Amino acid sequence: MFVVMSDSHGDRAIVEAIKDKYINTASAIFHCGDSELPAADEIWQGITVVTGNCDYDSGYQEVVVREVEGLRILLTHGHLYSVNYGLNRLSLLAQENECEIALFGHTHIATVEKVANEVCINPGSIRQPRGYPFIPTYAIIAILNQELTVKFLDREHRVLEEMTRVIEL
Ligand SMILES: [Mn+2]
Repeated sequence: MFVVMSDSHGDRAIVEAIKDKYINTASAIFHCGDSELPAADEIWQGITVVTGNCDYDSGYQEVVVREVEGLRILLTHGHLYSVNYGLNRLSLLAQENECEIALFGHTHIATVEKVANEVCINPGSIRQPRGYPFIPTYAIIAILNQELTVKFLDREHRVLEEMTRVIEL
């Protein structure tokens, strides 16, 4: 199981709360950018993070590839790949990097979508939701055999059951 959050936009406390909750049990914790925190902030110890269009610290990378539980996962904010206009470029980037999963943010809309052979996942914004049901969310992703279960949770760590998605890799 691994954890994904994004677009916390200056809300350091929620990043810390999610980190503290999962740091000892998750195989990885990802932040898809727009944290608006310094890259040198100690909060990033134990979190894999990338830059967003609202991050001005040059200490962040634009794209990170990480292997978790035997899967190759690509992490990027998405603004450099036009995710507001579809996920084809993101999917292609994941494919070029031999990743099965692409994690992104930027749209602030919780999303699970398979494009070509890549599963693209946006955890939503933990601060400023833009998509239905307009609740700030993050995601936890469990892998069993070749099946991903993506659950979305609110700021109080309650699962929003109707948003759960199960998808084949
Ligand atoms: Mn944002």
